[in-house]
Amino acid sequence: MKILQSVLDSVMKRNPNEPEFIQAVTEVLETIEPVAEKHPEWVEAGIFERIVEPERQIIFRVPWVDDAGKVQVNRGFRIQFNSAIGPYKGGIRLHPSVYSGILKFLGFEQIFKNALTGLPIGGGKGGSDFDPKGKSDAEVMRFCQSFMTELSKHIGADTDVPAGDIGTGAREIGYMYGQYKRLRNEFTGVLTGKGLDWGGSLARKEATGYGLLYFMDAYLKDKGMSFEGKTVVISGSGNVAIYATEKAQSFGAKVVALSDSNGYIYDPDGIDLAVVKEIKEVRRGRIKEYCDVKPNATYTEGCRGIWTIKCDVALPCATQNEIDEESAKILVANGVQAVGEGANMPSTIAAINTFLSNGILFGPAKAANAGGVATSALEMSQNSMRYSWTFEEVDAKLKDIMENIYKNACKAAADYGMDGNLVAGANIAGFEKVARAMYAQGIAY
Ligand code: NDP
Ligand code: 2IT
Repeated sequence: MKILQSVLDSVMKRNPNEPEFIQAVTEVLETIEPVAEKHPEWVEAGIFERIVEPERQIIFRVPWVDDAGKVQVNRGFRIQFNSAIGPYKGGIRLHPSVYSGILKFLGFEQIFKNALTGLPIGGGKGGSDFDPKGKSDAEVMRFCQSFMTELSKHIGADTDVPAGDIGTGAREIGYMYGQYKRLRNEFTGVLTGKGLDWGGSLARKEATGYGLLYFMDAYLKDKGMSFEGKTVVISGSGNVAIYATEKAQSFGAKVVALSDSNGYIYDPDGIDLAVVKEIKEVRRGRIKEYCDVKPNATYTEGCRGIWTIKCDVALPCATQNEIDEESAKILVANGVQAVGEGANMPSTIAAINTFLSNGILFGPAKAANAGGVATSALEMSQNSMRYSWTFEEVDAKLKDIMENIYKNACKAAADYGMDGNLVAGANIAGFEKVARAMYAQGIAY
């Protein structure tokens, strides 16, 4: 990097204890250097320096009372990263590992992902180091209400629209929405992923997983291949993993493995998704319980081992940096043909380079998992219209959006002489749209 090295240096200096954020920025800057060469006016206007600094970061105390009557204190965050093309949009992560570095990496990625959807949404992310695991519904409710009591001062249907992410599903969105409504006395589309009876969109629950499969299917078909008869390994067993499995199976693939943060299951007969849904969606149980019902399946402690299972397609759908260089090399040695990122930044930079240098079809997160937020934007449209589309209508729009993202990422890569590199293509296509908007809107002195 020549032009953008100084931007990266200052990000490293300013955010020294945030390795995930530095990783996400490094990956983007490395691929958009040719854009800086082509657009000196963007360099001149400081677009690159500005885009790596969040517009606003809100950090707040979240006190709540547990079932034993003891006061607990968590830390809440909202990173309002970029509003050049629309209101801040992005999920809320509830996980003990959450700190500003994780939410800044996620908020930064969200800027480009949201631009790729073609819909008018800016980039943001929020969350807390609260751990919903093992908490009662009442504890989760009290936490969500306290979290929203502060967050409500900073969000709004035309300002910032949060949604789900790790640890935040329909239950948490419900408690948060109820509290927002109580505080503000307004029924608006301030959150997405809402329940279907109160403003939610059909197909939002399925959208990230389905979208990942629509994206990878378009990619495979473009290369003369398909999911039919392929062996697929999917990590995680949450929202994204479950609906990625459902769509992969409907495309004729055999999904043989799923995981959670404790370990992974391998079912040579193919995953029985009804069993997984019952364990994860109904009982909030652990993935190892699958083997109690399915005697042919095996459970192995530790989640990284999942990448040693031989497969044609790998779909990481759990969390960041779950595939390191070593796992990537094992996947390649075992003959993997395609990797599609359902999670955000699941592959380290060294793992991505391993896939690209071995000619693996690689669908990067910003492009491949954009179906969730795209459908969130469709939920916002429906809320604004006070109307709802059918499942088929939303699903058809989602498929169309994912196919367009694939085409646009391919085109941007080709335009800059990096044919077939969708990491570069997605970063460039997303960046250019936001850069044009920031340039047009001038600098606030
Ligand atoms: P869920 O909370 O529904 O599921 C997360 C899954 O990943 C669980 O199986 C969880 O296991 C596992 N997991 C979480 N953290 C870790 C960890 N540190 N190590 C190993 N496994 C882990 O979240 P989602 O399915 O919604 O999110 C999964 C990924 O997809 C995330 O990267 C998220 O940012 C991304 N994403 C989500 C979208 C959405 O619409 N929900 C949209 C786009 C991307 P356990 O139960 O043991 O914690
Ligand atoms: O990472 C993501 O894109 C999400 N968690 C979904 C965000 C959203 O606003 O639907």
